[in-house]
Amino acid sequence: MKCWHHEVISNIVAASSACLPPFMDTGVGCFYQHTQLMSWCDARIYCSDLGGDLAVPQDYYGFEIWIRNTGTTEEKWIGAKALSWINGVAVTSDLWAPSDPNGGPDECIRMVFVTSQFQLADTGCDRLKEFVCEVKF
Ligand SMILES: [Ca+2]
Repeated sequence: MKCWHHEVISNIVAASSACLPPFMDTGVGCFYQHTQLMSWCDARIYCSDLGGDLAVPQDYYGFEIWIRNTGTTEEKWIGAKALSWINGVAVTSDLWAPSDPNGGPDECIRMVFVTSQFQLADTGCDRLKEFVCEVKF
């Protein structure tokens, strides 16, 4: 999977010292929920062009409540792949959906709405999903 050949698709660059639009200060992080459908790799590039990366929420449960309160139940890519967050920390077992992880070792990780909340599930990285970007500062 190539994530490095791309053209900058936005001139919006979030400042490193503040949570500026299109990002939102949610109280549990500076996030931007994007409804355009992209592969995991393209979504990561998109977030990078905005000065951030795919979301790696420090407080997953707080983040999940924020997402849910926006009224969405759509699947969303987040910053996790191959059983780990992109910062290298393993995804903890309490976050997985009931039948996941059940994919290949390199599969990308998305949020899926199961019954009443978003849990994590792996799937092919080329699938097109909404996604959530984050700026950390
Ligand atoms: Ca799966």
